Parts: sequence; structure tokens; C-alpha cells
Amino acid sequence: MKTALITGATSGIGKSTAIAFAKLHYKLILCGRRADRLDQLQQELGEHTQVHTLSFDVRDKQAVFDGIESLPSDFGTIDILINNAGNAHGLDPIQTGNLEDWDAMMDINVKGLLYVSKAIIPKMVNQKSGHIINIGSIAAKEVYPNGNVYCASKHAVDAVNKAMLIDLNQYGIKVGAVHPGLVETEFSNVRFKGDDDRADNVYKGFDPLTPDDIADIIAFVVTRPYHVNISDLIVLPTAQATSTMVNKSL
Ligand code: NDP
Ligand code: 8X3
Repeated sequence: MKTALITGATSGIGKSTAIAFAKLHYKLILCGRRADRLDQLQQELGEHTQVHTLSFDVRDKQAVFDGIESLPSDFGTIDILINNAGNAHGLDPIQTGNLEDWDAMMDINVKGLLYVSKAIIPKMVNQKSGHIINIGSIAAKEVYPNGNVYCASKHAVDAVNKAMLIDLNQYGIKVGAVHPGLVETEFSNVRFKGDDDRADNVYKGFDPLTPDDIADIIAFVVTRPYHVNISDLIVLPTAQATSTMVNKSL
């Protein structure tokens, strides 16, 4: 049975992916900072599969490496890595952007993803097998007003995804990115720092994607035969044409 490690499993896309993978009976290593939510998921999904939880902040290099080193031997072989942890912080023009928000986005979305990858990829290289899915965004492909540093962080994820594919191909490791458009999760609550009305407004007047929609697609990607690697995939709500064009008359 395959073992999958999912970062950002406490909410949104990561949590839905954990549920989808539990239905596939994959063994799960679920990561996030909110240990109470990890414990709850472990209890819920424990009916379907074995679940191990790791609570760390992906910005904390040492905690990332210690956490992954601490895995018990029956979770030691990681077949699938879902690099999902990440968020937007703020939505401000470049001239008034908040430096702490910028640090958070670059440190979590880019450096955190790299730390987790560095802790796992050498094991996949030794195994000569593995599958890495990097969660990018439409913001990895386009830049939108006031999205500046979030878009830069996701463009970096797109570049890292392509680089991983090139460097790891010789070891038979599959690498691919899934780039969603607007998905209703806690994403906008985090971006707007708890202003839930502003967050809800982002998804009003059209049908956004749900985290289950993305989890279904991730489950499809990881269940393709070995010779099929989906390397780059953009998923938008039908109402969305670009990051700024959302049709509210459908
Ligand atoms: P959520 O806010 O619902 O989930 C974010 C997850 O990331 C949480 O589980 C959170 O866990 C984890 N996380 C955030 N910061 C850290 C950190 N410093 N250390 C460890 N874990 C962290 O948002 P989504 O599910 O929407 O986001 C998941 C991914 O999808 C992100 O990479 C996001 O950029 C991307 N995405 C989202 C879209 C959307 O419209 N929602 C569209 C395109 C891409 P905890 O707080 O417990 O640490
Ligand atoms: C999240 C989607 O359009 O809010 O990556 O940037 S968007």
C-alpha cells in the first residue's frame, strides 16, 4: 500500500486530499501547524487507513527535517508527496505591501515547499521511485492586480516544479503541478486576516471550485499508470476565464 505525505492537511485542499487518499486506503502522513485538527483527522480517517501526524511550521527548517526523520519505520517509505501548504497574505499594491506578508508568502509557499522536498527527495532518489505533486495556482501562470508577491511565490513554485521534473526524471520519479483557480477554502480568510465578510465576498455570485473538486483531480493524477505523468494542470471554475475575469451571469 502506498504512503502519501500531505502538507497543509488541516484545511481546504490538503484536508480534502487526505480524505480522498484515505478512501484509496493510502497510508497517510498528515502535516500542518494546528495539531488539534491533525488529531481529529487522524481519528476520522483511522477507520479507513493508518494515519501518522506531524505538526510543524514549514518555515522552521530544523522542525521539518526532525519531523520527517522521526517517522516510524512503517511510514518511512514515502511514495507520494503533496506539496500543498501555503497561503496568500494580504492583497496590496506593491508600493504599500506589508513586508511581513511578503516574508510569510516567500518563506511558506517557496522556501517551506523546498525544505519539505529536500527532506524527502533524497529518499525517493534512493528508492528510485516516487511522485511529487506541487500545488501551484492560476497565480503561478498569471499576475493580477495587487497579487504581486503571492503571484511571484507561485511563479516560483511553477519553476521549482519544472526543475524537479528535469532533475528527478532520471530516477523514475514523477513530478507534476496542479494549478487551481478560485477554490472556496480558508484561503481568503487567511489572506484578509480574519475579515470573513471580505473573504466570503470573493466567492459570491458564481460557483467556485470546492476543495473536493481539486482532491478528485489529485486522486486521478496519482492513480494513473506508471508510464503516465501529468506534469502541469490548470483547473478553473467554469465561471472563471482568467485570474481577473469571473463571469457572474452563469
Ligand atoms: P487553506 O487556508 O484552507 O489551507 C492552507 C493549509 O496550509 C492549511 O492546512 C495550513 O495549515 C497550511 N499552512 C499554512 N501555512 C503553513 C505553515 N507556515 N506551516 C505549515 N503549514 C502551513 O487554503 P487552501 O486549501 O486553499 O490552500 C492550499 C494550497 O492551495 C496553497 O498552496 C494555496 O496557495 C493553493 N491554492 C489555493 C487556491 C484557492 O483559491 N483556495 C487556488 C490556487 C492555489 P496550518 O494553518 O494548520 O499550519
Ligand atoms: C489562489 C487563487 O486567484 O486568489 O491561488 O490567486 S487566486
